[in-house]
Amino acid sequence: MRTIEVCLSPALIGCYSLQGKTAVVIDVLRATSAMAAALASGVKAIRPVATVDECLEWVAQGYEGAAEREGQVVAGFSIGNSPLAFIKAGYQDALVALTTTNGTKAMKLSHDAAEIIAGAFVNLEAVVQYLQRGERSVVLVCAGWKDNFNLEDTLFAGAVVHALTPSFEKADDASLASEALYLQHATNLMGAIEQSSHFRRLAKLGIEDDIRFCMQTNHFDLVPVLKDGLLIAER
Ligand code: 3SL
Repeated sequence: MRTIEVCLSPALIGCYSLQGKTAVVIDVLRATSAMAAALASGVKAIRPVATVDECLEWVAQGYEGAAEREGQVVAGFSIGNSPLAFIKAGYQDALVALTTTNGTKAMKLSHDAAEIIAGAFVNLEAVVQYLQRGERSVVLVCAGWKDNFNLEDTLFAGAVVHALTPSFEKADDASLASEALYLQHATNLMGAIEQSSHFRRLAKLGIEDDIRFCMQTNHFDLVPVLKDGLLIAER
């Protein structure tokens, strides 16, 4: 039977064997929500990069640049990791280079996986169906906040674990715990998120609209899949 595991923080990634598996990178607030929103809004492909300098190198080659640090758009860029901003920007057929505090870092750290996809509540069902259709075991990689555990990514991981049960074997305690946490809050996810540190951090920046958007379930019917360094939409 295929297995499912949950890596609760990028700092724990060394505890997991990713070879031959699908890694689902999760940064609900907001990188992976933004990736789904950008691809759904016409962006052709997204190149996730670790540093602002790397992002600028791609901009010099004709990419649109998107950079976020500490929840804010990096000076000199017109867009960061806001899904609503990507929808508004309408970068039709554009290539976008994206760097974020936690999400793109978690994606880089997942490089040993056979394939890497991006998941968030906005594309939950598409992710579940993609994993069900596949043949690989799965590691859900929560981006967290600066290597710390966070609530929203763990809740999403729990939602995926729950949806894939019983066809996948829960192979670690983190998959059991995240499913239990999700089931405790499934009827009021927004209520749970409002208590989280990340919500409070982002609310201070006045971006509650983004947060509410990110907590909508199944807004997009696509999965960002990393191929040759580029995230493209698979439906
Ligand atoms: O996208 C990300 O890496 C986030 O964790 C940063 S934000 O605080 O949601 O902008």
